[in-house]
Amino acid sequence: MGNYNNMAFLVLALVGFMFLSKANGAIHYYDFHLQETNFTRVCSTKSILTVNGTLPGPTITVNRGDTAFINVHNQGYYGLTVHWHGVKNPRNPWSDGPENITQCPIQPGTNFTYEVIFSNEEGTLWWHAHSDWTRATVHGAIVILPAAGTTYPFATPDAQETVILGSWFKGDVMEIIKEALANGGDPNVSDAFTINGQPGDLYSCSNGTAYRWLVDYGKTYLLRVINAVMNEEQFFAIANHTLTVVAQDASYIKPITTSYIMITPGQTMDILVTANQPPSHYYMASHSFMDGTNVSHHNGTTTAIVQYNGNYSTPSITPLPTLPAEADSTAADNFTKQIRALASEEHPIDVPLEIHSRIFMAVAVNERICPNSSCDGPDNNALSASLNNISFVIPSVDVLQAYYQGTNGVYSSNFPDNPLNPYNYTGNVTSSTIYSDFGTRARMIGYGEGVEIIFQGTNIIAAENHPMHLHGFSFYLVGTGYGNFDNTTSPKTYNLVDPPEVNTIGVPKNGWATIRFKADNPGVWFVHCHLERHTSWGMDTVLIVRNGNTTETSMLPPPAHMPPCSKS
Ligand SMILES: *[C@@H]1O[C@H](CO)[C@@H](O)[C@H](O)[C@H]1NC(C)=O
Ligand SMILES: *[C@@H]1O[C@H](CO)[C@@H](O)[C@H](O)[C@H]1NC(C)=O
Ligand SMILES: *[C@@H]1O[C@H](CO)[C@@H](O)[C@H](O)[C@H]1NC(C)=O
Ligand SMILES: *[C@@H]1O[C@H](CO)[C@@H](O)[C@H](O)[C@H]1NC(C)=O
Ligand SMILES: *[C@@H]1O[C@H](CO)[C@@H](O)[C@H](O)[C@H]1NC(C)=O
Ligand SMILES: *[C@@H]1O[C@H](CO)[C@@H](O)[C@H](O)[C@H]1NC(C)=O
Ligand SMILES: *[C@@H]1O[C@H](CO)[C@@H](O)[C@H](O)[C@H]1NC(C)=O
Ligand SMILES: *[C@@H]1O[C@H](CO)[C@@H](O)[C@H](O)[C@H]1NC(C)=O
Ligand SMILES: *[C@@H]1O[C@H](CO)[C@@H](O)[C@H](O)[C@H]1NC(C)=O
Ligand SMILES: *[C@@H]1O[C@H](CO)[C@@H](O)[C@H](O)[C@H]1NC(C)=O
Ligand SMILES: *[C@@H]1O[C@H](CO)[C@@H](O)[C@H](O)[C@H]1NC(C)=O
Ligand SMILES: *[C@@H]1O[C@H](CO)[C@@H](O)[C@H](O)[C@H]1NC(C)=O
Ligand SMILES: [Cu+2]
Repeated sequence: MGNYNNMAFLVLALVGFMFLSKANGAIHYYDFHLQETNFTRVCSTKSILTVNGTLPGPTITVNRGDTAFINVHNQGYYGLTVHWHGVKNPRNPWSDGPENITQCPIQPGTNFTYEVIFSNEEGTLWWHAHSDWTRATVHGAIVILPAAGTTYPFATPDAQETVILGSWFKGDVMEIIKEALANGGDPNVSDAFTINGQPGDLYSCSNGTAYRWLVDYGKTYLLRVINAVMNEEQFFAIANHTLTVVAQDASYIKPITTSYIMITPGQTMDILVTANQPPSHYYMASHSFMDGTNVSHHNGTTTAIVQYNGNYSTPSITPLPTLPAEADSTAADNFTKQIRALASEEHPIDVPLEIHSRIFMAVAVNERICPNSSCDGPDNNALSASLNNISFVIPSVDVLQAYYQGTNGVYSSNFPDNPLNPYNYTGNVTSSTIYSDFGTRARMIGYGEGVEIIFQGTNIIAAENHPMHLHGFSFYLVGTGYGNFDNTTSPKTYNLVDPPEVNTIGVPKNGWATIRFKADNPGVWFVHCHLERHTSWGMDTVLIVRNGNTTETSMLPPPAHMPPCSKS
């Protein structure tokens, strides 16, 4: 009888929970302990900042539509913030994370609880520190499973695996960027690429420590690949295995069968891999895609081992996959051009057709007049970067707080819709376009507007692919092309039927990329290149989406304990 009652209660509770979870999603709690931990890689040991002592840090696993409360306890030596890359966090910019854009740093000895609200994301995203170069070691995966009672738009995989591509520096990353900004030159390139924290067998002192992924013959796996590399796009492949890419940036796409992928920093790709080869050891490998000329970058190859379970004699040779050559932009384009939204009944798309705000953004690497006698950049100047000729200056009070409280003097709301001095962006660049202005300028956008941004790559200093990332939204990549964007001919090439819905796009070298989204998320949202040195040089800006006219279309109030900004 007692058991019966308990069971009845359980069933009722379960029904209640399912009802709740349908309405609000489930709630998850995580504690992140930011701490210094010693790691040995490529022949040297150093102390790095980690979450809970692991590299990569802990995985956050939720179902679509859930909410995660993540309390970040800073037990390190300097203040920092954490960003939930690709999570829209509707109405809640307070938990987005970029330093001094939506919050001031969490100081050592203090904690801050992020409320990360998932909405229509489904697939793979990631979290990372968003303060200077701390994201090099402070990052991890976010796995978003289909909502309870729903399934993948493909046969349910037998198992899942996550692979995070990263950068390893022998030096202290905080010192590397500080020094580079002080002397004006290029920051040191990394000393290795890594797969799940390990450089793999092709790097010195790394033999035998490569990450191993154990697979069973005949099974199909959902492999979640995240590019957390600091400064380089990547080609990635698995020897002798075909990749079927089914999602990008937590949005489903029409399946692409390929032998390799090109993935930019910030992007994620979900890939079906069937272990259908003779049981053996196979390498997965990743190296740079670098289409810029004379752009300093790391040129090594990281590997991990796909190891079949079972009894077979250990192979004498583990085959390496064939990766496209570093500069092979045709291979990059061949892959990227195939990506199209799934656009099914269950996973529909909603591309804005009416545009209220059209912003043309020239994306440039620049020179800054050397403040000392001689800097390490070109022409003895310092390196800099800009959007529409404005190099973004990070304030010392966060833009969100200043906007919310109406504080003057932190930012201005006059980011221009076109470069102030237009030029032939992809042509021969003259000295007048080499320098940029400086400022903390935001672009105001009305709630619900259809927004179009045309990112225009430029030929100043060093043309290369720029992975542009927008916080608070996913957007549709409706078109790309080489050369200067043309007002008449370029829009005729737009794909408004099944463009991919993503949060980071590679703007082609000396080319353009057009994105569209509906401004239905009020708040303060950072826009920046995800090559970390470009972010540091000022290739950033801020979009401020105003509140709508109802509570449901307005920002949530700030949480009780935002980290305070310090007087500097
Ligand atoms: C991190 O470590 C703390 C302290 O040991 C622990 O309470 C917490 O659950 C850990 N978090 C994760 C995500 O593993
Ligand atoms: C980390 O390494 C440094 C230098 O190699 C050493 O001084 C320190 O004691 C180590 N810390 C821990 C916790 O092992
Ligand atoms: C976390 O921070 C809050 C204030 O923001 C404080 O009240 C609380 O004691 C802190 N908890 C820990 C474990 O440090
Ligand atoms: C790595 O170690 C294996 C055996 O553990 C050996 O066969 C192989 O030659 C080594 N490779 C390199 C590059 O040292
Ligand atoms: C992997 O493919 C290569 C050629 O593409 C082939 O030579 C090799 O035998 C294959 N390895 C195995 C274990 O099947
Ligand atoms: C790769 O980079 C290293 C270090 O910068 C350099 O010494 C080497 O020549 C480069 N190799 C190639 C093939 O470019
Ligand atoms: C790119 O695709 C075209 C057409 O499918 C093909 O002919 C060419 O070989 C591919 N090039 C590379 C580098 O993959
Ligand atoms: C953010 O603002 C704080 C002061 O509140 C300042 O100490 C810090 O250097 C600023 N961060 C950046 C990246 O400018
Ligand atoms: C821009 O520069 C390119 C490359 O030098 C040139 O082909 C093109 O004619 C120029 N366009 C204009 C409008 O001057
Ligand atoms: C670019 O300028 C260089 C000289 O600075 C000239 O030799 C070259 O022909 C120009 N290219 C184009 C496409 O105008
Ligand atoms: C393109 O169109 C925009 C507005 O639609 C205008 O501001 C800009 O000047 C035009 N650019 C050119 C090169 O015609
Ligand atoms: C609120 O805004 C929507 C469109 O943004 C408009 O249709 C509606 O009339 C507005 N309501 C009020 C009360 O102003
Ligand atoms: Cu860039």
